[in-house]
Amino acid sequence: MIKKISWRNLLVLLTLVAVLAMVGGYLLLTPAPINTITLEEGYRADLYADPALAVGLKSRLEARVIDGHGKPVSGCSVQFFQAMPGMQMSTDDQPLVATERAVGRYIAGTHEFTMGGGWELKLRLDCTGQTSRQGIYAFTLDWPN
Ligand SMILES: [Cu+2]
Repeated sequence: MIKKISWRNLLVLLTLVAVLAMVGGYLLLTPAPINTITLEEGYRADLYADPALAVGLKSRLEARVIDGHGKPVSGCSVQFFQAMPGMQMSTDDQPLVATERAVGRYIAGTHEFTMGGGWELKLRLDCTGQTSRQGIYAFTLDWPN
């Protein structure tokens, strides 16, 4: 009887340790969104970047798109357009086409951010049979020291 209880306790303890390790790992590996883009009809896209957007770098973007009920939006196409307002940049006409890697999570690589100053990442969401939805994330990058 005593042996049986201790085995169960051990199992409970091991399970607890495993769950805590998974939760801890998940929290550590999940960065905060850099912004939330609002789209038409209550749609929203939380935007993540890795590494952080900076002059001289390319980043990996992830948009986590949800509808007005908070439900992930799957099976659509997402493109980003990277530009500097008021400037002609060589990459203006090269959209960043995202791939849906998990439900409602769309990933694309940026072009290099070649200058300090004001930039925009426009997100365009196209779902079959619906009009396009768009939102813009505007931000400023500092020249490196
Ligand atoms: Cu420029």
